[in-house]
Amino acid sequence: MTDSSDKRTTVTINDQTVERGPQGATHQVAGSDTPTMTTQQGVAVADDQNTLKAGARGAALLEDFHFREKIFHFDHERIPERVVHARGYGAHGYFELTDSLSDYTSASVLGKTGVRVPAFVRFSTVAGGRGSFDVARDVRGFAVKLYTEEGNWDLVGNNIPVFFIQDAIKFPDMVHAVKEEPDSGFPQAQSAHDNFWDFASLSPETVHMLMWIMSDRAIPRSFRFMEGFGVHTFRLVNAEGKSTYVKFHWKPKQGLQSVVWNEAVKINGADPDFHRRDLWDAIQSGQYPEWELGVQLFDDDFADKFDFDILDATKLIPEELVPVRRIGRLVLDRTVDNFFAETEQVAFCTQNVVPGIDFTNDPLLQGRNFSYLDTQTKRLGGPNFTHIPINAPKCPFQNFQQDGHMAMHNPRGRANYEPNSWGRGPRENPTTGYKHYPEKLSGQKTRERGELFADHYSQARQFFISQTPPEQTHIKNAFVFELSKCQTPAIRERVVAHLLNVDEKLARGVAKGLGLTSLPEAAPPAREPLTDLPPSNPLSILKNGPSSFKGRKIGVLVTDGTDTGLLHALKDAADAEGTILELVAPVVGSVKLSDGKVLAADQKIVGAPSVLYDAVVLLPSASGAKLLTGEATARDFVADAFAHAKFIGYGKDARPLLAKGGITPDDIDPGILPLNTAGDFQSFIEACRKLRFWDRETRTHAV
Ligand code: HDE
Repeated sequence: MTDSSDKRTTVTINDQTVERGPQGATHQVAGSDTPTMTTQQGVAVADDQNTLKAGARGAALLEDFHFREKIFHFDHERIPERVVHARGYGAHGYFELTDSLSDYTSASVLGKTGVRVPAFVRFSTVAGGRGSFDVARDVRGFAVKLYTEEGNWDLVGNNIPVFFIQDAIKFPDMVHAVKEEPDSGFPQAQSAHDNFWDFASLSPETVHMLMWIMSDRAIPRSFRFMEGFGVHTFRLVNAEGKSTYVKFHWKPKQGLQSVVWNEAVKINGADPDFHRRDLWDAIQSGQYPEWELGVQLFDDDFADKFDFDILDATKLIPEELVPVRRIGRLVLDRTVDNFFAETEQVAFCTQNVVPGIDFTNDPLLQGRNFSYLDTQTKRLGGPNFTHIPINAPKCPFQNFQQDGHMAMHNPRGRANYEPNSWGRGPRENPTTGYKHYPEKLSGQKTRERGELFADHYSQARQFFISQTPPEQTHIKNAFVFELSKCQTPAIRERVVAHLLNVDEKLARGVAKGLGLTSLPEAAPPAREPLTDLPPSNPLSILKNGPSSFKGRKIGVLVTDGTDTGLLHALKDAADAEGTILELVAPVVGSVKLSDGKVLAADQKIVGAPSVLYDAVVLLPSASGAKLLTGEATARDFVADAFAHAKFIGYGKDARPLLAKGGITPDDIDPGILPLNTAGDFQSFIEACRKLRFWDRETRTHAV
């Protein structure tokens, strides 16, 4: 802040008065509290404001090692972004086992209950670049690194339990198709373009995943409110060498929640960092997000009888067939100290497993085991990325790997090989060492897939019929939106031809939305689909919502003259529920309430559209409401909350604002609640537990 009493020579930074230089730059010199700046070589810096020159106006001198080092380092700050999952956000925490699986696995992390194992989790979108927006329609990465006492275990999962493709060899094609088109370099972070839908419609194995990414799963409200899945079938191996198949799940304690598409579009403009800010704020405020680790365990008998191949990552195992056993909890309780050092440099590798956890022959998983090590070497510049603190194990580790770029842990002494005669250095340990499950393998070399991989429609249909009516509408609308962005009519028709094998009503709805004059022929299935898979409740988001409004955020529109009593009543009700309030006002600095007290608002109305909130409350004074009826962003605040089926609470003076937001007395529905007494606030928060008043949606979307 500038010290206005002495504009000439001083300025205040962090409560310290520092000098201004002749050109106005500040010179904060080292003192008892401020360390002396040095070069990378440790040499103290005398002047960090001016390059070394021949005279005040003279040419810069090459011998200015401080300047050259500073600029050189800056020039090298960027590393290649991840080829997929470039935009991500991480946090630290711990995993604690609550139910031992020691009968199934020798892994201590799944055997010893009550031990807190350090964890780092990185959430991400897939298609967008590092600087893209958070609420893209996309799969979310859910990558977990557990620093166990037996080595690092990386469970590199997604928030959707199935994948686009069945064989790793198709991954580059799939990723090329979804990312920006190579000639134009756009669109950014969207699947709504011809290349993606061309590839998808020519690859029927994508159809099950298409249903998921067109559902609200692809536009989560927060990382905190989504599930995670290991996707592949893995193997657990116990101390006797017995193997059991396993699928991993992360179930959020906060319940599931997503946003609606029109809201996502607007959030991305209003706050491109919506998801990362939410995670940061939640952890910083002590509302630590938590997930339960669930496992589906099954044996060869089940695998042989199951309708699908357990090695096919485009299929899931319904929870009704193999229930999810909840065995532990993952808590994120610490934000990163430095985004680059931790979130950017963290290197997940699917091949990082510990004794007792093993792979299956899922061809996608097998391919990933090559890809991740390779990509990290490129991205982080060499084989020693494991030496970076975020990647290094927290248990003792030693071997004879040495040298290479940036080596931090070279072996000490003479011995750098084994066996050696010097009696020094580590040796293998047949008792505790990792043993691969001795699965018998035989077969001719061939480029084929298992027979059951070919049913691409049955589970897609099961997913669709498991959704509630609003969710089904969202899926249909998403297909229509995305395909409307495709310029090639044949691609649109090809997608509808697949949807005819999923659900006829869905296919007809999409065809109508696209203005197709006639329905195409259904795509010929590669294998006759099973038609009778029953609905499965865990597949729906709305059937798995929260039981409270805890951790959700209400935007409260206030103005000068807002009733203090009502605001306190709202705060009491929100605090009791664990709901966060954010005050949105015409001016951010100060709002004078009805009792004359002055409050600082959290947001100015132009910077805080209602899409940033889970519900809204309108508490302007009569004069404040009058002011806001002339403000377009205040009218949008109301109109959007209404269109997005949000719960809206309003004080008695807010009626003119409701009217300006397009809400007539006839539009008042049970999701729009008057707030006049303390009891009203309690009922309002209880109503909000349902998250949205979905019945309204059918009245607000005519097209
Ligand atoms: Fe990845 N994937 N993937 N993937 N993936 C990467 O590794 C790859 C797949 C997933 O936050 C890359 O470090 C192949 C499935 C996550 O740092 C790369 C195949 C699932 C992350 C790579 C798949 C995932 C990645 C790019 C098909 C869910 C982000 C940068 C065989 C189970 C991790 C990197 C983080 C990242 C390859 C398919 C999840 C290139 C070849 C299926 C969460 O190695």
